[in-house]
Amino acid sequence: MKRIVILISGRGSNMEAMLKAHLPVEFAAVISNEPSAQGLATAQAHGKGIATAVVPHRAFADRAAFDAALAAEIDRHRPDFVVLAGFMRVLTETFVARYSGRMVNIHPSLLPSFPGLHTHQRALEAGVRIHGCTVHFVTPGLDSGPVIIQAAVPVLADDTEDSLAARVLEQEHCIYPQALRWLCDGRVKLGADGTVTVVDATVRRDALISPNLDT
Ligand code: NHR
Ligand code: GAR
Repeated sequence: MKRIVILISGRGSNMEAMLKAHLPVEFAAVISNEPSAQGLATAQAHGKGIATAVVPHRAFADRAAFDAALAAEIDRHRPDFVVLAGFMRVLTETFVARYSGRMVNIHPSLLPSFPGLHTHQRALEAGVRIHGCTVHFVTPGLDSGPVIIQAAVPVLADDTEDSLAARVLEQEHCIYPQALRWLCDGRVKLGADGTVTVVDATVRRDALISPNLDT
């Protein structure tokens, strides 16, 4: 079974969705840069011997030192894949290169729109009618790696940042376990052109339209 290390910084609901998805994988460890991350307790409560660890970024002089310590902790668990699930520290090129093709992230926007932080607020300000989330391979460029799967949701007239975030999060919990399953099954192929193919994935050819057409 493929070994997975999950990196978190906070709540850990995406982590929890993966732990509960009955995937044929071994969750070797959950590692947080924040000592107070709620997700650490959730992982411990899940049982199944998942190790938890904290690598507190504030204890390190710079990003390179933090990333070296983080890599050392990750490597103790010998993962096949490293999964960022609400992980909030930008990672150095050296760190990313170490896990090239083996590290994925979920980002709360339809990339390449709204990379970086505060995506829901920025989507509301931009007035987009469709928003969503993206699972992608992690590359040195922030939120710009090859896309594996996306889900779209409508932006509603009375949305707040919180209501929109909640609608997107529900989709995150669907697509991230699916992406991890495909990865571990070897069905995610990264082409020379930098785009991803999912072998034997079904596709919907109908559109998601928001606001809807008049009927
Ligand atoms: N690192 C690299 N090199 N490439 C990516 O694609 C990465 C990454 C690290 C994290 C997740 C990402 C997201 O999905 C991610 C993708 C943190 C920040 C950020 O600015 C931006 C994007 C993401 C994660 N972090 C601040 C920093 O100084 C700290 C912000 C905070 O603590 O609240 O590192 O959105
Ligand atoms: C999720 O919406 C995730 O996409 C986002 O933070 C939330 C974490 O929730 N990630 C980022 O913004 C990364 N910068 P969770 O801890 O409950 O999974």
